Amino acid sequence: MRTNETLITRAIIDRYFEKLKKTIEVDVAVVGAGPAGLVAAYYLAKAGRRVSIFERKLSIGGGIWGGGMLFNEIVVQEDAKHILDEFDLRANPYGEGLYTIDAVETAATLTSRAVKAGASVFNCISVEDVVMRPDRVVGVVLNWSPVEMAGLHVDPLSIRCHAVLDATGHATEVVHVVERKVPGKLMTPTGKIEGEQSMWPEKAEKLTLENTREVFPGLFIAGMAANAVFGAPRMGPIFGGMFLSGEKVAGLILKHLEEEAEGR
Ligand code: 48F
Repeated sequence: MRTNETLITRAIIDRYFEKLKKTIEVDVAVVGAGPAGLVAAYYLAKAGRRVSIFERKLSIGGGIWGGGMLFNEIVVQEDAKHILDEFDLRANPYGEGLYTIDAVETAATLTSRAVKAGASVFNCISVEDVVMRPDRVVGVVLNWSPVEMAGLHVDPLSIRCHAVLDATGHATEVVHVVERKVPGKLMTPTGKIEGEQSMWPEKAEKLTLENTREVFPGLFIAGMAANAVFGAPRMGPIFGGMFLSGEKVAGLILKHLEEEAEGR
């Protein structure tokens, strides 16, 4: 057995670049590996689509890990129970149609299942812009998060895809870029980002699902980003809406990919 340092280095570089080369052209680029992005990536990969997830942080899971205020349990309502079952997540009934789940188990399981379904995860990479041709989003522009954090003047690299999912949570970063560069053209009432409203879980959970949709040609939104774009409230550590939004957007994107392939 050879375990010398150059062999280890070669193994890591070879395997990473295999993954990276496969991501130069994919079906879907998911931006943000929170609950909505991970669930969407899982269903898309399960349906046989080439999916890459880009996550700014080193850790995958977004806002799941900390539960509510660092109490690492999350709450999910009955409507989303079928998704917990799909992921084999252990849900503890709490009454009134609510379940609690260990937040750490949730983050780890969603990540593991998305990767095993075939999604490639690129952590510590930030999406800083989109590729536009001429009036639709056809890719994303990437840079290392440490480059962004250090404020280094380093040009990014780009990849092409047939759909981009903004699952960046409250920040709704990809939609912000499009709004800035193509003002007034979002598929919202004002053509702009409507802006997130204050906490109202019952309303927010329903609206998350309604707001999950295509917001600009080739650009979809899910999770908290969907509510931020359409001016709906936040909901705190209840996650059923995030899971359902991920599931819904995967369906919308699959339809979009089929229609595009048929030239419609
Ligand atoms: O915030 P996040 O968990 O979004 P989500 O899937 O879920 C929201 C809940 O966590 C919670 C809530 C609950 O019910 O309100 O807040 O909508 O995950 C978003 C991820 O996107 C990453 C960010 O680091 C986080 O992990 N992210 C944000 N901007 C970028 C990004 C970017 N430009 N490039 C790459 N990753």
